Amino acid sequence: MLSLGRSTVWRALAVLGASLTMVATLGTGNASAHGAVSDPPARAYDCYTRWSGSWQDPAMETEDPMCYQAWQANPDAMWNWNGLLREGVGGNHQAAVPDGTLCSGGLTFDGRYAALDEPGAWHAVDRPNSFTLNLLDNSSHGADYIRVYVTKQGFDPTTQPLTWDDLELVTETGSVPTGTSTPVEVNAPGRTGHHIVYTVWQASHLDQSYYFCSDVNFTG
Ligand SMILES: [Cu+2]
Repeated sequence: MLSLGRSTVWRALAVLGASLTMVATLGTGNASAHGAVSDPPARAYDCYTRWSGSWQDPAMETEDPMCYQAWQANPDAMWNWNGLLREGVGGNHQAAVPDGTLCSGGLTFDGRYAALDEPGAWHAVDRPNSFTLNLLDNSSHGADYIRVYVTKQGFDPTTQPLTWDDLELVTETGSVPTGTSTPVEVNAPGRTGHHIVYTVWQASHLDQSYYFCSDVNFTG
């Protein structure tokens, strides 16, 4: 009887363990919903993809100081690279996202992403002035529109906080069907060196707006 009792207990524990694993997996699934600009990579997405496997490696402090300060400031922002959004903005993006807080979505979620607003030597990818931006729409929200802005020549992302006046709207899409990846053609002539590509993604499933800063080094 005793051994039967034990095996019953073990079976119950095994079932409990499986349920906990399922809850953990579902949790991860939820966290990977939403989406982000994956190319050129948005700041949180970039820090996540390049450092999530070694986010406590002290080498990050010298190799990639801006990702380092972001991971230090709030690791949740990195794990939730896909959740940089506001709801109920009603299209008033400039009111919801004040100057100096563009990269954190107007300090959304109590400033979870505040470190992304810090000027500095963010890791930047080389791109020609005409390139294809990609939105990773993991949860197939689609878009009412996607607006892509690029900083004006002369703006210095290493020293200046980003404001709306620093930006030029270079592309606006119409509504985009759902799909895991969404390419957007961008043309931003007359620029060289480090710039910020700023994307506003207005999702279609409800009034959910996403804001992304991607760092690009224009090669001409
Ligand atoms: Cu979403």
